[in-house]
Amino acid sequence: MTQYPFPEDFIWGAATAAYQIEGAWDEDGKGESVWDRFTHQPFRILNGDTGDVACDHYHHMPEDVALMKELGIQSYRFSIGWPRILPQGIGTTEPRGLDFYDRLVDELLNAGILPNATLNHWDLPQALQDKGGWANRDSVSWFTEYAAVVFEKLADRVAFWATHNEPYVVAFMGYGDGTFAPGIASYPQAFQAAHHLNLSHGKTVELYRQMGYEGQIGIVLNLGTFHPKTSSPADVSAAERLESLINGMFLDPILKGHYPGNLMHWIGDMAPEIHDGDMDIIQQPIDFLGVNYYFSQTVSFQPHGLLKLTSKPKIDPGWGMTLKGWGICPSQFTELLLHLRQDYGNPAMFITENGTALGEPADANNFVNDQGRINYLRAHFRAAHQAMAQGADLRGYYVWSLMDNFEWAEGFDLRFGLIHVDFDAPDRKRTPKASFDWYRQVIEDNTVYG
Ligand code: IFM
Repeated sequence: MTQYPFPEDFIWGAATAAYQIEGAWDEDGKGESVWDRFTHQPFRILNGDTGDVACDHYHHMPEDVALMKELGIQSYRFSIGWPRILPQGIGTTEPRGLDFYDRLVDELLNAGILPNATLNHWDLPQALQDKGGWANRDSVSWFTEYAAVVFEKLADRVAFWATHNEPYVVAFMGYGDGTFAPGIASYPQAFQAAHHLNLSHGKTVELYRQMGYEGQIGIVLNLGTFHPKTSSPADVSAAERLESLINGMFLDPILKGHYPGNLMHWIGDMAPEIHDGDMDIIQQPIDFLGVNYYFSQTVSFQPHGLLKLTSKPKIDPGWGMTLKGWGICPSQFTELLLHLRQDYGNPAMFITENGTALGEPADANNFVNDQGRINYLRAHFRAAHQAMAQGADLRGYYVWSLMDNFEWAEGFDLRFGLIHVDFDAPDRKRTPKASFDWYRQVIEDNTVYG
């Protein structure tokens, strides 16, 4: 059996997000978020599910941290619910919301787990969406006001910070095609929102440095590889457009200081309004790049739609698709990390999310023998190891997700967790899956076998 040992200081973790696990959607003074509003509308979410209760983590936090300790993770990635801290987005703060995260951070530190906090995992306060949300340039100062409040309370103890999680999804699914909250369907707004997300990221990194904390700060992007189906110029430029939209709209300004020229040219009048100095602010040095890897795509030209392309999941031989419709393709994970090494200056990286939902059933005791997830994770850990062996500066890996949770438009249908959650039981009973034990062993050995 081949052994894949990881460096001694490699950090193993697991990730979640506030709206997906916390529940308590209107408790302790919390304001409404765009996801509260969106899920409460008919036909938005499969089966009419909402995150109103979700895993009820808000009331089970110590029990959940105890499970993390049992799993042996060295770091836990979570997000902070903006409307729990500032119910109207700006102005009056809610001490009970701050207190929840204060207790979470202390509970983690007492368990020997490094906190890794994301400021924006999509739950913008609805009061700010009513003013235009991320499409409004004021969102930059709203976000830094919120960040300052959170830093003051928690940054003395939080090791890692991310400004945004997957700003691509917020901009292009929230404002572009409207399949996610806030459900706006306007590409001009989407490109403007993308720019404001980038700008607010840069301003927040600047603020964090000014406040003088010792932790690290970065951003989390969903990235993949995009290959043309044929070598025809039409397919090649279609693949470049998709790569520019998903990767380049965020990677390029943050790490290179400009937006991708091919895409800006293609979208013409829809290009965002950029003020003097914006690009310098966006290109603040970051301490790490968070990479969320789930899938890669094969792209071909087709004559309809904004980008005039269609794409198919890329699948490695012997693998298939996940329930989400994503192709399983660990080889492209290696390729992506090497592309970041080669073309983006080899930033310090964490895999901030990687995992899968395969529909493996629970038995009568809620136990899930999820060999499919184990195989998936093993292959992706090996793919990461391979990239590191070729020089990619990867420092840690967070599995998505610690526990089954609210999977956005798919509600509770798709389960990504290492821990099964019984969403029908009032106590949302937690039961570790087979992958929980397998991952615990990987962490203990700091080695992947097979
Ligand atoms: O559940 C999501 C998470 O919120 C962001 N990244 C992808 C995950 C799986 O779809």
